[in-house]
Amino acid sequence: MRPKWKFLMPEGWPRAWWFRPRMTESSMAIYGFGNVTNTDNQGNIFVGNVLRTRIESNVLGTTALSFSDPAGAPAGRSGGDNIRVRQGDNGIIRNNLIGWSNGKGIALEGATDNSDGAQGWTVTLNEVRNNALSDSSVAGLDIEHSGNATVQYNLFDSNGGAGIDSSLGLGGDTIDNNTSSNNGKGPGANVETPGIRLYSSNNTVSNNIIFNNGGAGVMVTPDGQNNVITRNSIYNNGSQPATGGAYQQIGIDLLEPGQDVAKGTPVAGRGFVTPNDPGDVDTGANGLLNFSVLDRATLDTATNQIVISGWAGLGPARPLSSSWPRPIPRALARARPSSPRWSKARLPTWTTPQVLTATPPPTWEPTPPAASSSASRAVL
Ligand SMILES: [Ca+2]
Ligand SMILES: [Ca+2]
Repeated sequence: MRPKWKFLMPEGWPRAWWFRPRMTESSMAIYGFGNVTNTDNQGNIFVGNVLRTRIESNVLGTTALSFSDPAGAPAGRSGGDNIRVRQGDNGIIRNNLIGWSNGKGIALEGATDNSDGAQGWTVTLNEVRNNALSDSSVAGLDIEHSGNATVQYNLFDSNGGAGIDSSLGLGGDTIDNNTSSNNGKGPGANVETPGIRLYSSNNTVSNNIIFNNGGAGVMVTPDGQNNVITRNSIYNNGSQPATGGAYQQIGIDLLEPGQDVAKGTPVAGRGFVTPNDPGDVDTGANGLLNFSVLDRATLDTATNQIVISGWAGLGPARPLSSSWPRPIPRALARARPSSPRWSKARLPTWTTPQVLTATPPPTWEPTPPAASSSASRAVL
């Protein structure tokens, strides 16, 4: 697909496009607009409080001929956000290449008092790459003071801040089947490091591949509740130096009250891990839900499979999760039952060494039921 038009920045123009209701924009290449990041009327496309806008099959932030840093960079880059929506609802952003802006790749912005979000957007089949170049506190996609978005089949890679964010959001987002990689490594002390940050409640993060991000694979901020994180492949995150210079972030970081929502807060002796607590009564992100414990790995020579088993306590459903660079086996992604019991999954036997997990042990573990108890044993 080669866009039909190329827009260059007339000197002093802050934005290229302002949408009217139900307007469709497609097959354009737009770059170079905007002087300020994360600001209305600054950037390549701005959508006001209108319904059902469609932004499809465009190249945003670069020329039509090469999806790469524009000539004359950094001065030739887009100085604002690539796409910025202010309170408009139910639009579609589909099949675009969105990259190399100083600000957000896609900003879905609502009213700061949460009275009117940019609600119900569908963001699908886009590549969102190398945004947030001069402002590491903004994301590839931010659903800010907004919610009910469907984010599916996108690639978010090498954005300076988080790959996907929901800053102070209204929640109800579905983030499914995306790849979020190499994000959260931008310069400056204000960098926001997660591959995906849930800053709201009632979201679902499923079937995503999340790796090589600067901080946590998925971070949930202390006010975020009832978020389902399931069937993802999360590995090799945490390369951004944390406070004190250590490289130690974890796959899923549920923040405790008062912890740093940009990078997480390492605690002496346990890093970013929140230990399981008796009765699971502690409070914070997702109620600081106790994590499942994998405590046994054996080789089944008859089937040439590795058998991993473990258990989880009472409470909401949770998956057994993994941290190796392969699609997670469906057997491992089964939700937990409502009573504590054993679970077991079978994996292929690899011929080369594989890193399975680097999670430190919890400081408290309840005694699991006997493995021989038929009432408590589950084979996934
Ligand atoms: Ca709205
Ligand atoms: Ca807990």
